[in-house]
Amino acid sequence: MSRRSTKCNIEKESTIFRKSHPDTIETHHQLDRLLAERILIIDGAMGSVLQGHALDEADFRGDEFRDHSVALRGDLDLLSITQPDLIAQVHRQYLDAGADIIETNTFNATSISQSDYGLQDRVYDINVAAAKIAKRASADAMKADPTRPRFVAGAMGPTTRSASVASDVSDPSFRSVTFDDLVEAYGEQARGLLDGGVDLLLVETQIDTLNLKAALFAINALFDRGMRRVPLMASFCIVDASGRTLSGQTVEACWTSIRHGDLYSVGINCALGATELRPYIEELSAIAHIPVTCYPNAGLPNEMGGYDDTPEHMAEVLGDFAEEGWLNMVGGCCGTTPEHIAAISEAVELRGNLRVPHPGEPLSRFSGLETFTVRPDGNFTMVGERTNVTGSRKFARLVRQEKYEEALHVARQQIEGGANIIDVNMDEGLLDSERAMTTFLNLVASEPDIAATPLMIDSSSWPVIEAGLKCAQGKGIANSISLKEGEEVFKSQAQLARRYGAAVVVMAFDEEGQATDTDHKVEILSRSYRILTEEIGMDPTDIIFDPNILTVATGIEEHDDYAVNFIEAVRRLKERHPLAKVSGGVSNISFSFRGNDHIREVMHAAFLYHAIQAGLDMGIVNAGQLAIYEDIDPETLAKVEDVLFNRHPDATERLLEFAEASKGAVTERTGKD
Ligand code: THG
Repeated sequence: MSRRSTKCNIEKESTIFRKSHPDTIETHHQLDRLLAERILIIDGAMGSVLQGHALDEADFRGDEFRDHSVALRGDLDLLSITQPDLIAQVHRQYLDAGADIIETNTFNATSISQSDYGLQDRVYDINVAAAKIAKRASADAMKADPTRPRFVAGAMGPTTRSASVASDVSDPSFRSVTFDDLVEAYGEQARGLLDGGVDLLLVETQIDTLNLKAALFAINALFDRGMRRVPLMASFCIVDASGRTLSGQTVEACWTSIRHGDLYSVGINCALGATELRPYIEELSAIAHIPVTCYPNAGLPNEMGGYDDTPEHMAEVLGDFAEEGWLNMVGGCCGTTPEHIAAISEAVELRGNLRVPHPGEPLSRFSGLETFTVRPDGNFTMVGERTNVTGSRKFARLVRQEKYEEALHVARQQIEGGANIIDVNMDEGLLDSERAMTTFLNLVASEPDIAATPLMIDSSSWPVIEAGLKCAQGKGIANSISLKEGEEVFKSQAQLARRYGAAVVVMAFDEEGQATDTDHKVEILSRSYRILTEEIGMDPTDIIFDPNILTVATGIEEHDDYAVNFIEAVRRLKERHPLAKVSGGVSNISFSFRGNDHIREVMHAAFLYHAIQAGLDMGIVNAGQLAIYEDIDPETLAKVEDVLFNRHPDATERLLEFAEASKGAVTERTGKD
């Protein structure tokens, strides 16, 4: 996105959420203006400077916590309350070294992390105190040089717990922290930081994208509710030479998972030194349409846990990145000092080239541990249907009996059969569907070969969809929402899906019920599209229309045109809304031939062949069991197409007779799940 369209986005946002604070828009514009001129400098580590002060237990406690029951040495965040002058002094050193942006001393200031010190109830105060100290330091610097704006970024670390990584080897579905816990903790921290006056929020050092998504959810919820809106920055970690986050995502998958978050910037920090980050920053810079940040450690840790990269070395490497035009903001993380920041600042000023973010292609992108992109020239996208308790007796039995190991195998089979996405459905009367969804998706997260694939979370109950979205670190799909219960419910579910970072399947239902004829399908889905794009601000590439694949050959005359109506609706929807996708549950078409898998497979292949020609982008299918159109025996094909296109009044009758006569020879797969 060009700088101009970054502004457009902000303006669009502010009309959606009218409570935006004018100062905040001003901060956006001020940053835009500065970034159009130069690379901004972020400060270095708080810890490396404090280390030199050899603080002891009494220093950490100060007066206020003299009698606290838990040892407090090491709780750096507490120093904003007990040693405010020292923290202010560190900020000053970084401002003097040339930092445009200083980070508050709040990396661990969430109730989750502070509970290690028994200070979970003091989190709000710690954040307010830290923000005020940093604001005062930046105000002093601006007083000394009024031509140079400085910004305070509220630092929000990853917490001590991980929402998508199993912490108990004996139960890989168990999580020590949930999405909801994180939303609450990050919300509390963000409130403290905003009340303390920060100019920006920086969710940083994120090693698990589900934690990061929870932070974005919490912060955007505060903004949506009218809290002072500030530019939101996100920065994640690539932990080793595999080029992945700790939770296993590639750079692109992580970016795909968080780009919904109304971010001002995205970047990579910590974990590695500048040299090791090179390929990942290059990649992120190529794909992000917003400003890119980078603040590495001073190299990899040595045997003593210290960091050895000199200011000159870091300046050299980061100067290279800047010269390549990969950076908009740069600084240092663990082991960096004011000397490092001064050297980096000098190098990028000398050698830096401006990075102008580009909008990128408007494609539908989803992610698990890896990204899956739907490309106009790409193959048809297959969504595996079998991880569905209503769509597979076998899967239903395995889930009911809690044989999750085998249930995971069903997912694996769908992927091996070519599924690009897997549809998970736990809607069964006898199941606790929210619990089954959570357990299954947490288990999926621990299987890298399955977790690579994006998830489609399928339920007729919104709370079950939400439970699923709260377990997905990737960008998934909520299947489905519709106007069935009216516009208000539709909008609130769509807004939530957007906040969870999911795309949506929109069914052709409205207040009157299910659309069966072409005009009605197109009308309902176009109305849905308008509401989603204009009132919710949803990206059109995150909208997947489902114009209802309904069963043909039922013996009821009104059903005879169902296949044709669907295909015609696909054609019109693609013409009208080219950026949205169109999908459908393909196996629905053939329910009246249950028991005759051969005929069903031919019906699926023939129906898909024509629907894809009309523009169908994706379909929920039994991956691995699709027949190839060209291989279908011509006589069977003709009979099936007569039904699909409603070419004879007695087409159904003839296909039934034909199917009955040919049954024994071709139903090898019947009976298998
Ligand atoms: N649109 C959207 N989502 C959907 C559907 C849709 N989700 C559910 C469904 N429809 C798509 N999934 C399936 C999954 C399985 C079958 C049909 C649709 C199926 N199963 C065999 C049967 O019922 O005969 C069961 C076979 C077995 O037990 O092994 O046909 O339209 N958005």
